[in-house]
Amino acid sequence: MIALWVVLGVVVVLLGTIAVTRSRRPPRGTRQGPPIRPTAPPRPEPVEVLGPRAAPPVAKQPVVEQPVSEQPVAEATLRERLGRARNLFAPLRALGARGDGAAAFDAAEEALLRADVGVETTEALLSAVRGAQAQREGAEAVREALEDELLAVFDENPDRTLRFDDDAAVVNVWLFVGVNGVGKTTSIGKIALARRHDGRSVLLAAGDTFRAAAADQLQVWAERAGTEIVRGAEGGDPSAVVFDAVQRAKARGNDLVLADTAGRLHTKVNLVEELRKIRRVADREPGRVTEVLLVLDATTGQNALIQAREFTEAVGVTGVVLTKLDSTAKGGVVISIERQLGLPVKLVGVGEGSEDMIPFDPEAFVDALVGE
Ligand SMILES: Nc1nc2c(ncn2[C@@H]2O[C@H](COP(=O)(O)OP(=O)(O)OP(=O)(O)O)[C@@H](O)[C@H]2O)c(=O)[nH]1
Ligand SMILES: [Mg+2]
Repeated sequence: MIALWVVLGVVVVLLGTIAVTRSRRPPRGTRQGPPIRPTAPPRPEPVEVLGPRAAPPVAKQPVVEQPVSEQPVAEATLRERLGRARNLFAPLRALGARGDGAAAFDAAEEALLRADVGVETTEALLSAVRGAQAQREGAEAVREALEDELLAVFDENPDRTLRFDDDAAVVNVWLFVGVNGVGKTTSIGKIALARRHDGRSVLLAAGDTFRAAAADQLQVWAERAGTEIVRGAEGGDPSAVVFDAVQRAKARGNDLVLADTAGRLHTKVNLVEELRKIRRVADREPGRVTEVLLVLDATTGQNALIQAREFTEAVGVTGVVLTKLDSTAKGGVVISIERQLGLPVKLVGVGEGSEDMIPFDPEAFVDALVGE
């Protein structure tokens, strides 16, 4: 009997100990976790920093089922896409209707220079604004006069249409030239999609034989756009690829060949000679080069102007495709390209999506940049 009581007592003591130990344990889930550090509040993005940075979040556009020419990015969206450059003009806008004219000139000058419009074009623009004596009427008048002067620059190159020969016997060739990494291949892909939506029958020519990956990249776009592609061997003659592409286009009834080219060669002389040869060969019947589109990367700012000069001298450029306007505050370079080189910017890239290539609309651009 005594032994039974002893056993019962031991059991009761054991159960009690277990209950106490359990109650002292921290709640599940926090026992072995790392110490919790206070999270820092999110810092607001600085908006006026120049130089290459990650792209700002942009509202995703719905997939375009219409020709690009009929579906321009809405004005509000263009303002978003050009947000970095637009922010540079915020101090000018902030001066408002009652702002001081002289302060507006300073704000305009700083914004234009930081947008990489370039010293020469900035001075010319501001002296034209001064000529209108807008500063006497205050900051708002300066901003409006600047808008007018910017539009006047773009009015000098009124023809921004992409040239196309409708003669059924002709295979149109659009050559894409530019230094490496500016966005040639991506632009061809976007344009192929848009032209297909436009009802054109497109064929892609992988004229960048400098590296195999270039043709692979174009092939992905060809599949996306549902177009044929002609490619050659790595290191092969790019003009032979373009020649074959024109022949194939003729045989298949395609009316437009979009030809990619290499952005880099061992020497600049080689590159220039190669481009000239491609152009000559592409122009042989039934081919006809109706556009030589120079692709420029807006993030390079004034360097784009130097490239434009060199390519224009080398191969003759009929228009500019300015890419990556969404990724930079330096989009102002478009103004000096137009003013100093007289080259029309025909298309602009405002994102990496297949629909993010739009016709350049000066009014929408100036409004997105400087508009109230
Ligand atoms: N944000 C942004 N990125 C772009 C735009 N256009 C092109 N890119 C990106 O720029 C990079 C280079 O584009 P590519 O088309 O490969 O350039 P490329 O001129 O063909 O380059 P190479 O073949 O090396 O000479 C890619 O990551 C593209 O996605 C644009 O309008 N906006
Ligand atoms: Mg490429």
